[in-house]
Amino acid sequence: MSESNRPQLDVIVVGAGFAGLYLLHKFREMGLSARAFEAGDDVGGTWYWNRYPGARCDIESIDYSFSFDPELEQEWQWSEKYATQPEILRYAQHVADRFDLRRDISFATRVEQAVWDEAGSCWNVTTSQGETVSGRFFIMATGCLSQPKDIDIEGIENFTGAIYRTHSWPHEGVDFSGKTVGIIGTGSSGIQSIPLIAGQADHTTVFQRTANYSIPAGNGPIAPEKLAVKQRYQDYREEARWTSVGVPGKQAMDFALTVSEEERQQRYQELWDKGAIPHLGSEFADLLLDEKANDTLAEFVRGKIRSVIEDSEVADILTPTEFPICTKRACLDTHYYQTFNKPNVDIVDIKRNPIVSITATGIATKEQNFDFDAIVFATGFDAMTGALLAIDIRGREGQSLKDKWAHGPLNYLGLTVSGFPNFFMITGPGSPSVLSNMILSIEQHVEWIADCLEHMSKAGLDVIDATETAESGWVEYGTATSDMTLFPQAKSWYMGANVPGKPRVCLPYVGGVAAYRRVCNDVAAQDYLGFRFDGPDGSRCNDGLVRRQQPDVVALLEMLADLELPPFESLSPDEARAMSVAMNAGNPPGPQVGAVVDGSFPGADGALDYRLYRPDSPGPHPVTVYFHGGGWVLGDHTSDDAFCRDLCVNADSVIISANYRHAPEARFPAAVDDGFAAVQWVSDNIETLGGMRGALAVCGWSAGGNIAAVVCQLARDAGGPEIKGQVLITPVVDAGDDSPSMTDNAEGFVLTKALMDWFWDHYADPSKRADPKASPLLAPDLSGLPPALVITGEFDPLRDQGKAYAEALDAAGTGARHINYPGQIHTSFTAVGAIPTANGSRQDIAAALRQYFKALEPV
Ligand code: NA7
Repeated sequence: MSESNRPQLDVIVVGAGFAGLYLLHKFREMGLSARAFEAGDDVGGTWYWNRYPGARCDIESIDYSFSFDPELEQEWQWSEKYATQPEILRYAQHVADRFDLRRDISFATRVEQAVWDEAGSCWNVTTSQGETVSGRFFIMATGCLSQPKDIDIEGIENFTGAIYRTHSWPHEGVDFSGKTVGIIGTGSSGIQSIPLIAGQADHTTVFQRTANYSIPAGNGPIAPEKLAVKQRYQDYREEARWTSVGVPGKQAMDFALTVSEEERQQRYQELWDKGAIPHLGSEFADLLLDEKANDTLAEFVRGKIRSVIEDSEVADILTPTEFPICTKRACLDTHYYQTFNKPNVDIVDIKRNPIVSITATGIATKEQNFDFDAIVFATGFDAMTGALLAIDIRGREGQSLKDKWAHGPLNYLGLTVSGFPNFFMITGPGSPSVLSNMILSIEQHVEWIADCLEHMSKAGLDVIDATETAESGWVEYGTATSDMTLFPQAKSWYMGANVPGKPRVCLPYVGGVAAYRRVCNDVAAQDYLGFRFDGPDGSRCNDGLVRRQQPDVVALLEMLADLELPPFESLSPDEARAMSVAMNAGNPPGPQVGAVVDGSFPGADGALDYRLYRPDSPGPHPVTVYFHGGGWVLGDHTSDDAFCRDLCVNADSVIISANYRHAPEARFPAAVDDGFAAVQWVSDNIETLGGMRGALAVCGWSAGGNIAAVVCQLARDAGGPEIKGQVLITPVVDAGDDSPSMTDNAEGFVLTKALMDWFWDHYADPSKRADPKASPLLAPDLSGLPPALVITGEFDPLRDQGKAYAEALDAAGTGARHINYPGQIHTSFTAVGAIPTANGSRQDIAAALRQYFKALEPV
């Protein structure tokens, strides 16, 4: 490239909020030329514009600040637990001054267009001042909540009084004394400003469309223990980076529905007293996954709200019921609900009595006209994508970002967009952004981009672009992550639901900052997986998906890795059993069933225990005999309790989880002989057990799947009992398996090859493993067996043998189906509550059982 063609700048930044400031600082440190364009007259971004009364951050000051410079973090003193907008703005100004950043910022300048120049490998950026500048990299630091939502209420132009919008409040402030004020909107901005405006105005009327959950901030001086954090600030920040929201705190591993009501109430009260929202949704592991669990917290908060409001009709209006708590941003307030006890404050429920239009003198609703001197709009933002799409951004071949995002913001890691080379977004859609401590997320993005630019510079690369494979993989992963949560249930700005016509996708990545940071680090460590680079020496690309398992599976694997447990196969059987029991102890409980009955039955060599699960519906029911997993060594008839409950409810079948003798104490063929004895006994006693004569199926997982498969062969050979169907979940069917799934998934997915070998060694002598009672796939004749459903997971060592068994059964004329679930592992299917992405497989299993029993249903 000749000197004259060289872009004027290395980096062009849009925005001089916290993201823009840190970018400028970072690039200057790296010796790069960078310039930021900022629409405001000064730095601060969000905190420059949102000057409405009561504007505060809802993350504590100690957390909501830069960590990149230890001197900066020590010298700055916050005055309150939650800093006000003026104080946060002063902090942004201090950062700009301290690092002399203003000289690289063009204020009062909007970027209007940015066009990628393929030949020059640079961006040409045009501003509202008519200037065009070129830069190698173009970075959007435009904030997530900076583009206001258009006012979608008719007649605003007719109003003769004053109009204020919370996001662009007059710098000189507003005096509402003696005025009659209408306020529309009860999100954070409304909830923070209403008590102060109502404290000043003669009369205030609040127009509420959807009631929100808000908790008292308990603001005041910073608590000494929180302030003490500054003595170990850098360690504290590092802790924050590996949490889910970017604020240190307890990340509960237990479930709201497993603890007592008393414990739940006590823990919710402690949360309430803390006056902080980051950990509200993570007090229990199921709060954002399970509606019933969520409702326990929602109801607690509803109770608190009702207890504050004197008028029960007003309380009804203000009590949120329309969405699960924390699926819209929860708010923090100071005397919000108490404000509605004042005689000069009214609330109008505009769901019941909708606003028809703004009139010359006020607001007309369906039932009433209101006159106001001033109307305040606190109606929110075109969040996360609005500010990005406000600029005409054109990537390769002139494609506009607007077109590319017509159906939702396609992105890779929330940082980049395929087809838009050398373009980065700070806290863009697809990253944790608004679900996290924003400053922490900003730092992570800036540092990741800086490392990437450094990598490019060292390797002599000019252009970076995400591949379409990586991009669609990340979008799918993000959607799978949000789909397993309750977030999609709310009509929130997270889901794009507040802006008419906006695509309904979950905009932030909901998996948390720690999981996300791991993803970004993994991408970089794998030679920038999913990015294509170009340079003078040609192109290079390590294409692929950074996460291939389902998001909950990834979370489980990461949690297990963090626990650093010894491998089962390094333990004695008793130690392994103890560890397995401990690992199972915290499992979610599974659904309620009609009844659970424990009993015993005659096994092949003495009495054995069973646990019976009866549906809530009127009996008699069909009966499924279930065999637990655990490699013939671990577990018992109670260890797959949640799965048995789930199966009982969904299949509407009595489930009898029958124990069997375990290895190495009782080796092959003890387990299968006991399994057969269980089925014989159940068949003989089926009516006494509440079952329907002849309506008998078997199901088993892993080694239990082996037992179920073998039992079907034994029953066929013995001439009974008749079994209507068999569901084999990741079954062991071939001891000699060396298929690709066994080698590809030999390590890393809970059931390892080494563990499978250990199980076999305890269970059966090598000389006996080819016996069909050990390896049912090797049976010479597979005809005349009950119809089968074989379930496997993509990352299960046993996947291929399960598939082979289904194929062999089918070839022998036994109706058999095989379903392989992408992104799942060996332990996914029975992990009710813990692996929600396997819920569909559990529905399929139940549907298969119902199908087997269908002909037998009473008419
Ligand atoms: P929000 O949270 O989007 O709140 C906007 C509020 O305005 C919300 O109550 C909306 O009701 C209401 N709204 C929006 N449009 C209308 C119309 N047309 N009619 C009546 N009411 C309307 O924005 P905020 O500025 O309060 O907070 C944004 C974020 O900033 C916040 O989450 C924190 O992260 C900081 P709806 O709920 O849509 O029924």
